[in-house]
Amino acid sequence: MSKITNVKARQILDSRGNPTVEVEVSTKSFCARASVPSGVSTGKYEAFELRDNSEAFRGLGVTKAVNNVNKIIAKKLIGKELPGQEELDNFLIKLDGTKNKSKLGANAILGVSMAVCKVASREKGRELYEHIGKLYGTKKFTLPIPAFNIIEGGKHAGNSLDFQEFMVWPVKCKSFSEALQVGSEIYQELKEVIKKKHGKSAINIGDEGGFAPPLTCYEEPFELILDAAKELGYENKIKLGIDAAATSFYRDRKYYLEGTEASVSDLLEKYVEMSNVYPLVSIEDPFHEEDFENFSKLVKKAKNCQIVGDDLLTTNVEKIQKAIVQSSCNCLLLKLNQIGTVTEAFNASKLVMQDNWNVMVSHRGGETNDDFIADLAVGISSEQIKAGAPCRGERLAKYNQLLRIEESLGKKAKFGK
Ligand code: 2PG
Ligand code: MG
Repeated sequence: MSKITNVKARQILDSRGNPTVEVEVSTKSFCARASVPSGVSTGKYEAFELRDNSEAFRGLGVTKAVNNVNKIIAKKLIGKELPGQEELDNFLIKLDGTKNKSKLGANAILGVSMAVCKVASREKGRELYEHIGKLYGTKKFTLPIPAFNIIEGGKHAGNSLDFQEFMVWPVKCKSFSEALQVGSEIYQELKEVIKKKHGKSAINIGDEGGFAPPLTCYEEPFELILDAAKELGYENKIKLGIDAAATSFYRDRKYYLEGTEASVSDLLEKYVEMSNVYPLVSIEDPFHEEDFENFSKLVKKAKNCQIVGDDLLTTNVEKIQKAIVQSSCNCLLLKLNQIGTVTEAFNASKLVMQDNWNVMVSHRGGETNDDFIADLAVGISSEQIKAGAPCRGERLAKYNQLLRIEESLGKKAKFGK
């Protein structure tokens, strides 16, 4: 392996126009660049995102995190042999020394962790997914089923829908490219369906490229998506998923849904009913971020749905262990920046895979054109990914990279489950 010749961070803007960290790591022969995403509806237990809290960018600047890379981390790495991923990540965790990476910032640490992963893959002459596969111990690469967020609500949109994401899952497809085609056709058809029913202003889009029509009740998005699928003859080729992101409508120990207070049992019944009436296969964050108990109840009751833990688990092995003991979920939402290093994300994923859970690799509300998560999903064979709608450059960066990976795997490309 060769030596690290440079580590350089800078502040760039993400898809929502907010500052984020970009890092470049160079060796004599290669240079790799990585940029860090940022959540909109963030879990309380996520690793610490260091922001400046100064006047510039209304407090959201990341120059402190950038300086931590350029002045502290770079000094320790430049001139050293390129370390292995685990060695690097353990070193960064120790250098920070806090439980939630609040000293250097998880955004500073993750940028370095991802950039080193990329430059190491080039040093070894491997595609990034192959390199990740070697590190993770993957035997067979699988292209993930994409869950497209095509109608948005909650904190991601300026409408009154309480649930944050309404996703369409192309099923019965033979390949990732076919699933992307189905997702994209439904997205375009949905635009027409929404325009016809709700007028032109209703086709404005939310943070992740999904439509954000002025709807209030949860049935409407399902009906609109099913109408669009029917129009195309795809009604048997799709399933539905939601991210309720329930913490965002939980206040003072109560849930508020569609303008009224909902008890836990109301909410539980609603999810069960929804999964009976609609072809729903996935429910993410159905209850608030500390409610392991009611997550477990839903796992038992909604037998045809996977229950996904995002804010509940924050890609954190301690939280995941608790959820395994209580059977609170059967799918982990895997987000690199919730935990802050590539190795810790691997560990979180390995832990749930041992227990036969599903893993869904995920983007964030605030994204960049970095397509790392596409290679991550294939490298660990997560079998599922969500990266927003098939619209907007930062979302398509991930889906388009999956097309390239599919092409590079050729006949060896497995798809979905
Ligand atoms: C989520 C994500 C991604 P955010 O809740 O699952 O869709 O959103 O990045 O805002 O947490
Ligand atoms: Mg979520």
